[in-house]
Amino acid sequence: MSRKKVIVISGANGEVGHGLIKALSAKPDALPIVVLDLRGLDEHMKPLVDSTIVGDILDQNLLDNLTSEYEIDTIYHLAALLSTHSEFRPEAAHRVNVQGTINMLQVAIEQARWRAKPVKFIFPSSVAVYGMPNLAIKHTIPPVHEDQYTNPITMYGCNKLYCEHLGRYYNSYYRQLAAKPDENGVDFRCVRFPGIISATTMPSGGTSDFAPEMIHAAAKGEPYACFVRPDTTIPFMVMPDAIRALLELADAPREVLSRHVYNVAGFSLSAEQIAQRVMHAFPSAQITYDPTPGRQNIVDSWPRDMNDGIARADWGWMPEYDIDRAFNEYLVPTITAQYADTSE
Ligand code: AKB
Repeated sequence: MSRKKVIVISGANGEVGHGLIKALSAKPDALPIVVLDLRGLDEHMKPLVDSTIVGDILDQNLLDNLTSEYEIDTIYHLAALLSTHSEFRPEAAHRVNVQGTINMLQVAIEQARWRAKPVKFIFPSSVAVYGMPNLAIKHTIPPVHEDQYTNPITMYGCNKLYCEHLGRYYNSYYRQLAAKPDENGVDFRCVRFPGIISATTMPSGGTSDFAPEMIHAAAKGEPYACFVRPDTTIPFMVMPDAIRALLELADAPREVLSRHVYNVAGFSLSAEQIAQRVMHAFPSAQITYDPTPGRQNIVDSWPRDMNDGIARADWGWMPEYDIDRAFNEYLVPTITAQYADTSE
């Protein structure tokens, strides 16, 4: 009996999940998509997927059923608690972000054995894996490389950094002492993202959320009190570039990849520069600053910018949206149209 060959997306009902489902289902050679999410999948997304499994990646029975029912070609493992949420529930974050990732890696290993072919495992990591020692260093050093300053100060950052290592371990060293190590296993590929800004969805529970919150509030005509200082600067990327990074890394031939974890970057902006762009697009926007010390400290620990030169060299990564294009051609028109639609 042959099982249906599919792509699995965990945490699919988040904002990256929605973008990924749209992009994957539009591909001419698209495999059926099976999504897995605690909250199920929003109704309008359901026509784009083959099947929706409502449940927890910590539920071993559910994962066993997934393994027995499908032949899994690629896993996009997006399920995670973001950085602010994770600080409120660090142990729960560890369970979801780390144990959840191990569970999904094991699904991949098991599948690879059955089909005698590696299973691609695409993992989004984050700028949160970095921990800058202080603001003076943050403001003076050039964009950080993958292996510099990886001393995160958040549970989420620690979880993501450890999962990057777990992926590398499962890819190359799993059962390394077995008499006959597996020939096929996990083909682990990871993109380290900056803060992501989507014009169509709002993040929840992140610490880079001040940027999307500011833009969406202005478009809705609501006042916004920014939870970081005006000078606070981190790298960002718009959602279409983020989705493209995941797909292009997944499609890259294995031989061109010199590592498992790649930085990708879009543009770097301070909260004040974002506010200026927002004021230009929505002149009646009301933006004030009310920094919360804890969240400020977290964002201060993230670098001003990330160096994505290795991704560019290895698999041809190139962001399509610089600051001007991001605001003028994507964020402002799409957000404006979205809220105009909902107010009709
Ligand atoms: C968060 O703020 O937690 C995320 C991230 C930077 O990974 N957006």
